[in-house]
Amino acid sequence: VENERQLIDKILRLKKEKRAVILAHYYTIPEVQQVADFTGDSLALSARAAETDAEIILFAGVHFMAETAKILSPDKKVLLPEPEAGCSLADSCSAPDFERFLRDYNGYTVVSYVNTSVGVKALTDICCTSGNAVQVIESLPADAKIVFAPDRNLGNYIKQLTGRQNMVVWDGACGVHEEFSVEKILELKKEYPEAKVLAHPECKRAVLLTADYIGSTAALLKYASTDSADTFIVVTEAGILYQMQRENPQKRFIPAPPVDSTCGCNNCAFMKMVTLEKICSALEREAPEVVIDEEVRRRAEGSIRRMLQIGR
Ligand code: CIZ
Ligand code: SF4
Repeated sequence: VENERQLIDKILRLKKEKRAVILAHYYTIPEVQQVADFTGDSLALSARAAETDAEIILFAGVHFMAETAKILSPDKKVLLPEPEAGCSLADSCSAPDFERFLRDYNGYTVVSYVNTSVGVKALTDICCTSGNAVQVIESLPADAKIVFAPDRNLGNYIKQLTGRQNMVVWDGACGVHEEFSVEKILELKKEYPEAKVLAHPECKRAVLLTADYIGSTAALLKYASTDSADTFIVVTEAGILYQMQRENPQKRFIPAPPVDSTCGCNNCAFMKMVTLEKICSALEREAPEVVIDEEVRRRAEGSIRRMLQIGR
């Protein structure tokens, strides 16, 4: 603990010296969220990255998130403390595969969830997150032909909500959100009959059917803080429980278990790779830095800017 205190002090000192801002995703470990200037979900973090006047952005999260910050702020140094922190969802849609796929969909508007590489964003007309996907789809003409990538669960859920017929959904998924067990959620509901079930739309349809409320990371957090229930079964990445508990110390939050309860896969292993040590070292060395080819960056930028204009 002594060491941790020293590490935190060092991070805070370096941050000030170097005019750096630390942005952390809600799925990172609590210690990391504690040293952040701003914590949020992917939508809030990308908006914040677009606005900051810091010279260095240290992004405590996974690769595509830091990349998004760099796309929006090309003149800033964007540090990614753990460059190996990827995303199973982003990896389920490579840019070359996506480009080949799109050849069959000429004239389609391409909507991509932000959980994608810069290469996929460069092929995208407009990005979305789970927090604004409905608004983004509804901003398109009613008869628009749409390709939605990469998350099949979110895509099919949004397709159903908006009633869009002409929507083709890429077959990708997140290894964390796909693993929840309907049976185990139903068991928990029996054990806690008063509890409300909160689920993220990246979960499978059968899981979503058990939910009292479905929403983005930020929407789930808000619901947990404003709803009158005092117990919640949380069906999303378990890191969010830290914020839920922090905002609602008197309420009880139960993480939904994955199918295999020994795998710990309701935690995103990539997000948990970001540690205080790595943050400190990245600030010290001003590396590893996110570097993107300027031509690809420029093509990708419009897709995020268009999303940020539509809604938060
Ligand atoms: O990476 C994810 O699964 C999510 C839901 C990120 C976010 O904050 O929207
Ligand atoms: Fe990617 Fe899933 Fe981790 Fe989110 S929780 S960063 S979608 S692997």
